Amino acid sequence: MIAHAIRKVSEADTANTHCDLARYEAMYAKSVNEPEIFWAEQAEEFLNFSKKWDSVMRQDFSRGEAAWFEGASLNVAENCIDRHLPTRADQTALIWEGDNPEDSKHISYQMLSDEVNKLANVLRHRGVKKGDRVCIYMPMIPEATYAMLACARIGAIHSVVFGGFSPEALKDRINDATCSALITADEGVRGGRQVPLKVNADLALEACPSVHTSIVVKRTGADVSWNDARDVWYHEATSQVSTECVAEQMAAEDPLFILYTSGSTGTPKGVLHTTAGYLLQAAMTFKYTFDYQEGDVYWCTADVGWVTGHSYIVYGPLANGATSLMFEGVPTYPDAGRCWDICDKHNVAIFYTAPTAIRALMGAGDEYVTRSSRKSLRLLGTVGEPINPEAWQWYHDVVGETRCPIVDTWWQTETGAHMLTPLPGATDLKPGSATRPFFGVVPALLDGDGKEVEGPGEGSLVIKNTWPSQIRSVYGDHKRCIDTYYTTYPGYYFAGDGARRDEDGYYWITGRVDDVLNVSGHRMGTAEVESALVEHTSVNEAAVVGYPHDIKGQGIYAYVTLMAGAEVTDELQQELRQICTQEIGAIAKPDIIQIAPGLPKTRSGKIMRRILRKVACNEIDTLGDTSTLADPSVVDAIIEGRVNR
Ligand code: 6R9
Repeated sequence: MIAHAIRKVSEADTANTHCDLARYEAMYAKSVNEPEIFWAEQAEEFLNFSKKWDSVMRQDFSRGEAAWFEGASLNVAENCIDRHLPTRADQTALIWEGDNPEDSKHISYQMLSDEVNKLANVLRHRGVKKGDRVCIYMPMIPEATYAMLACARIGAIHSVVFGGFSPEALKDRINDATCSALITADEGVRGGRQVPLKVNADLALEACPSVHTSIVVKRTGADVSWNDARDVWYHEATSQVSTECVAEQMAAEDPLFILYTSGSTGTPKGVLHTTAGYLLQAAMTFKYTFDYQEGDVYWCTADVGWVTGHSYIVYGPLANGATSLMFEGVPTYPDAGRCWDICDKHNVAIFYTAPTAIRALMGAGDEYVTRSSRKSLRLLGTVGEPINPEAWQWYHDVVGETRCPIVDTWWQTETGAHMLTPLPGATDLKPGSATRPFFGVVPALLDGDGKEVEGPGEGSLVIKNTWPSQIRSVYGDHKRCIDTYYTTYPGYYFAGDGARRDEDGYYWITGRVDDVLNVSGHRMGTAEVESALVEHTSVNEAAVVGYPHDIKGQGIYAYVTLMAGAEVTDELQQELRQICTQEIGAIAKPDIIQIAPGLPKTRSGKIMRRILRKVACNEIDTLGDTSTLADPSVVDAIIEGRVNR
């Protein structure tokens, strides 16, 4: 591996930044030594409350509990919109860039207010009230943001489901949360292709008895089937209601949203976030991590279906009164220069994306980058998976022309907002390291015995103290929340990641320590893909592991055993990929499927994934001990039949 140099904070970096190293260290010290005072001050600075809190924070990890600003009341939509209107009514809140490079529009804070209030009124008229769950299954269009904020305004809990998920996956999520309404579109548009959202939604809703209303945005005008009792055109309904809508005052700990994410076992979990703490940390990290300055155009390329879209397209930027760019398309359409063309077109100052996108664009060649000016760019960011130093260096040197610091932000759906991240102007950067903790975050590394590692070392990454945007529960199953995050290491929040800490106290995420895959920055449980595969009538058993993939970070390698008499054909391979797309979505399609005569199992019947992982990674010389296997000869057959890459 090439040794990559540290990028020191330069004078140019610190010219106007919110933090230099001394300020970061002073604020961090206060945040952990006097957290109640620190966070009360931050809440005063970042949020408007209609009623002040009685207590700042409370935590009991043994019960999986955290609570912030109890006794206070506020409304998230008022914080993201109304309070900016006196000074920012005409300022752009959202820039929407369509899939087609000729489509874009600017939405001012006043327009955002009008649209959100209208949709909130429509929801209320259809009987949706505080505490009800509303599913949002949308393409990347401004109405997705309106929908989230309209829910927040009336106190409904939104559950955004990524538009790439299948009808089956959508159905499960709607039913888990017993949503009463769905907001969707006729079709989405990505990379010049149509995505049949209404068709998918109709299929899902056949088995979702709780949904009484489906509000449909007309995006492409495609012919769609219609259920008069249930379906409502967005443009028709919103044209008949007022642009005024009284906001529901919510308790600080009232739920704001549910977002499903994959774990090592079982079905996806509905991660529950609440109102005040979530918004505070989303807002505060947005300002400090991205060093947001008045007038900056900021662009996060995530989809609103993931937590990054929630915190860093919608809530963080809008709580700060910023201008947030929302892109409907993909980075490679019409060609691999699209992102940089967009940066020039809209004068983007801050650009936030995933390592998988960086690697894909790096592979396309520098000329797609250098044909643009990118002079507006001041800061670059990454999220979603560890970034390999080569990709970091390319991002830094070619995209940012060495001028822009890179913030490598480690966090999770469950953490709600940034947890480990550099701050521009304060933190020297090491390519591949998410560096140091954000204010108030106290990470630790635990060894195999659950003891804290002191100084440099490696272990399981845990968090010791509550932070404002901490997961509050798994929707409908608090026990599962305790079991997943607070039981492995009692007294700590367990992230599921491994990490190393170096001599400077910098953290290096080494990847998941559980059976969770990270494919192109998308989290997926191996168990989910396995249960899709075994749906096929020819499949007896399936075991899925990850392997290193140049672009995606991890690829999906599936081992499958067949029912007696089933034939190994090309069609079968295709059908198996198809069933994953059908049950979960295209992101779950295995890259490699190996039909094996048997799976390596212990005598107690447990599949030894370690061996399957080694074979998938071409590391057959270091398989380790196979003596506990019920039938060691299975391993030879698997090695023999492995699919070379
Ligand atoms: C925000 C988001 C969370 C998992 C997390 C970790 C990986 C995220 C990372 C990173 C290394 C980073 N991850 N950011 N690994 N460096 N900067 O991605 O949420 O979809 O819940 O995924 O992603 O493994 O545990 P989510």
